[in-house]
Amino acid sequence: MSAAAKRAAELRRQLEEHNYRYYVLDAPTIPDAEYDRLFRELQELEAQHPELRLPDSPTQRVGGAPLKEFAPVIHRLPMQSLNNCFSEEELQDFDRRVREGLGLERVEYVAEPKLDGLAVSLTYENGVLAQGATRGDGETGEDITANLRTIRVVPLSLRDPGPGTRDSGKSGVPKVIEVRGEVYLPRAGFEKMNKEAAARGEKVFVNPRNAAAGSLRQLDPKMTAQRPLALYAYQVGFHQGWTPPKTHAETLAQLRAWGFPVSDLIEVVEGYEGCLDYYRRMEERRAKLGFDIDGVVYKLNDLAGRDELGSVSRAPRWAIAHKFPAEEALTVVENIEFQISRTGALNPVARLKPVFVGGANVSNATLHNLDEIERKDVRIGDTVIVRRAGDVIPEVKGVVLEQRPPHARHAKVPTHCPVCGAEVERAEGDVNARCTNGLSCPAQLHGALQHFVSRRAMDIEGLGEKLLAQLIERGLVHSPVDIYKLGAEQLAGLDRMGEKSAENVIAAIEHSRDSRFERFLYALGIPDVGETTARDLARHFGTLDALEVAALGDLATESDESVKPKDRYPQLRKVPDVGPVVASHICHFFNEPRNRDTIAALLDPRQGGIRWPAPRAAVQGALSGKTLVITGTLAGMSRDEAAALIESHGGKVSGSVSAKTDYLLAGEAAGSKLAKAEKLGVAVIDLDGLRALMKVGPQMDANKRK
Ligand code: JCF
Repeated sequence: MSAAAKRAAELRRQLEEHNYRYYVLDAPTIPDAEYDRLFRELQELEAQHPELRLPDSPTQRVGGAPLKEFAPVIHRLPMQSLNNCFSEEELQDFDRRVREGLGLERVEYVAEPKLDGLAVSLTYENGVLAQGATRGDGETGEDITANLRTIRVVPLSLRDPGPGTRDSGKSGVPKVIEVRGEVYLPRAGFEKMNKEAAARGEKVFVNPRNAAAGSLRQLDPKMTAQRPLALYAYQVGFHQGWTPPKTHAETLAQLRAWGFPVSDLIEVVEGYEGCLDYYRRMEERRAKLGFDIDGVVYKLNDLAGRDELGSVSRAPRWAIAHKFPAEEALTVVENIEFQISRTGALNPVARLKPVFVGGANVSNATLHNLDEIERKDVRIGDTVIVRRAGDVIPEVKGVVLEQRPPHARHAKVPTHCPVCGAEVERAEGDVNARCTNGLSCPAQLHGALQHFVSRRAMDIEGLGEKLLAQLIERGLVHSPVDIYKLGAEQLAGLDRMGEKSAENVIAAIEHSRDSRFERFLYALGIPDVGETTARDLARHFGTLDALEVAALGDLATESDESVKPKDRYPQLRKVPDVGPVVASHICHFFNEPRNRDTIAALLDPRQGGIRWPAPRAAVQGALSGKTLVITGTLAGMSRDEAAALIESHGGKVSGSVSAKTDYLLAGEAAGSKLAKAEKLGVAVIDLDGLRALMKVGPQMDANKRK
């Protein structure tokens, strides 16, 4: 072998190893720049010596010209589908059939999440990826080798010959091995892809499965390469020169050793009780996984037993898919109406022909805003996909265009507020049309008051939605200030209000006068100012006057052509996580005379009488000057308690991870914040780490993982 060939082989080996560590194990051991350097070296070698450019070279993941069409592939063993079951009884029936078929009392199953993606087949000849295909109809699929090569977790060659390869021809590699798995799109990748498509004005995909299917069906592999697809391997198909182990669990271990990603949620369970327990645990974890699953799969662990049971009509008798209740369903939009939010936005709501989805009957679904209606092109009469997942509000995900009837018509955006009759305006760049009547609109007033009295704002217990509606209707309350002018006898005259409950409400109103600056700020309902931003603003400015002066000062920079966009709102933007959009909302809020009058009245001792303690001097402590972000579920402590603890030691708590974050305090089931912290190299600590920090200060911290 020439020196160049040797070096190329070594580079290929190293690059595939690092690729595997990065994408499959999620644990890279070299910096990206070093990987790039090795990659370029191999590219240059192959340019000088084209004969070294082998199909399993990492430089060949994205290569080749676009195809005209996909060639058919006849599967050497049919790719079976799975029978489904939807209930405990059906699961029990399956288990009984298996046990009776094998004459056993008790059976072991391998349980795994059922990914909502596309089944594919990957054939390796002498350890090198030779062909990749779709399932197709199970007999014949399509040759999508070039597209599958672009998926970074798909091994271009098998890593390790493994122990199960004794009788193979040469060097311990199976002569032929077909590995089957599911290609899917992680949710984060799906959202990123859709965001980019929307920014280019292109159609977005309704769900990750469709997006994955569309990505695999690209004739130009360069397109597929840009999609963040992933794969889990779950089955061996045709093989030659390889002796399978005795159990499916061992097969999966072999797949892992060959370098395939195999889900670490897979477990060996016993009997149908074990299956059911697994099902329930996965159902609970479902929403927190990084990808969509539509159920779980149970497979007989004993491979000899599989042969004994065999198949019926294209599905094995030894496996079954246990499906979760569908989260998406089709139904018809009967009307599109608009509800007025507390900030005056006309929120479009689809009135639907009732449909059972996500375990409930749904007849209304949000369309979010006008931009979304336009982007999804939803019309009255359309058949749409409705989604209801977990506790979230049902939403219209997209239209089934093929089923659009000729009489389908666009929603008519009202020119006047359906509640108060005031004019509706849509500012340039605003995703919503808005009622221009402010708190004079009863709908806006109702929303604003509900927010004002809510637990994390002014916390007025007993002043619920229905009571507020009555107060507004009877003209007793026109603004938050009026709440503080109510008397017990006025309340007692209302529906379902006894004397005692009226007195309780009055006491709660009275009690709420002693508040805190950040709560009051949050209660004002400035668009996009949530609890975290309110707290950061309160801490940064200390007093309402200081905040108002900054807001009115910054407003001048908004329309000043001589100020560069990045230099606008200079004072507000010193506050963590305050960007131009939030800053603009704050400026406009304080610039509105009606809002300034309301604030003055709320603070006037003869009217609202709201007050709060003066800001304390910043606490000095072991965490002074440090910014922490909290994520996940902490053991034995709420996040609020953890934040208070951090602040009592001089630290700052921020809502999102950035380069300025010093530590991420991560509990159980931490998600995107943890990923971001790791990407930015932010130190990640747990509660013990925090306690250690508070004891000794950051200098001596041994838990820092930077
Ligand atoms: O995750 C899946 N969608 C999935 C599909 C998982 C499996 O273990 C499968 C499958 C389809 C067929 N196993 C077979 C045999």
